Amino acid sequence: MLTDAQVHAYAAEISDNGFAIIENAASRELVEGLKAALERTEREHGLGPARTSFEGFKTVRINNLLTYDELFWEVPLHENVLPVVERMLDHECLLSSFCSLVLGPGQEAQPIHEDTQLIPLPRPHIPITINAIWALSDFREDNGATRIVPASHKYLSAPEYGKEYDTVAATMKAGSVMLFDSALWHGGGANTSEARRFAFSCAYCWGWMRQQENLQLGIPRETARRFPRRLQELCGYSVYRGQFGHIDNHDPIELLGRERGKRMVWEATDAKKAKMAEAKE
Ligand SMILES: O=C(O)CCC(=O)C(=O)O
Repeated sequence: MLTDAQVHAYAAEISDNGFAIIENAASRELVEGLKAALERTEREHGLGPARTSFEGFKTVRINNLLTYDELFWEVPLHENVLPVVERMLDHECLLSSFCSLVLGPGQEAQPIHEDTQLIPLPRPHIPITINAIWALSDFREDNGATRIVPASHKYLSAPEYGKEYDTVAATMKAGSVMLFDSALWHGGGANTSEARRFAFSCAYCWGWMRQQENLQLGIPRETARRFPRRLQELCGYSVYRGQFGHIDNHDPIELLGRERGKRMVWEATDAKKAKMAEAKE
């Protein structure tokens, strides 16, 4: 588990450089288990490569990943990653999207992009999404390690789609996780090796934003009911600042059979006032 000083240091690195690599974030057993679960999922569900050039014709991406295997539930909650995200955003952040990124041999480099460039906010802006790229294989130059442009989250514009840029490869050992401000210019590298490059992208956003994947509709309610409470909250069964996301003044977590959700801000304000009045009497 990360110390408070480590959380602070990683968050500062992300603010300064746009990214930070947490080495050995995940144990070898977890990495092996996750890889095996991915291969099993691909096999059992007959999942193949993506159908667009951006996603990669030789890349298998499994979206809505939490529905496939309970082991995947550990990823968004991981104690060596989530605290840094919560420091960059806050404790009411959401899981925005979670998918596998398995680059097959022969996969070409992905166009350099940034993940929030379709959001009409002037750049640079506060971090609105933090992405965690989990390396489940060693990330090397030759097998498609993610390419990044350090500090580009501070640039005034997003990259031009399809243009070549000077980048560096985010090489790291399997079990490491690269966290980055999604405004950082980046893209998957080319896989010129003989082996597949296994990875996850696990992205988080503010609780006041729309998530990239619609997890409340995409994950069957019976599956979400079995999640740990924190994962339910991350998937959107939560309310931001007691205001955004309520259902008729109730916290959506109650839909999953949890007894007491958060109070709405208006109710909480009255309760606070009443308490103060009581104390004065
Ligand atoms: O595969 C990678 O290393 C990065 C993928 C990526 O940035 C994306 O699909 O948005």
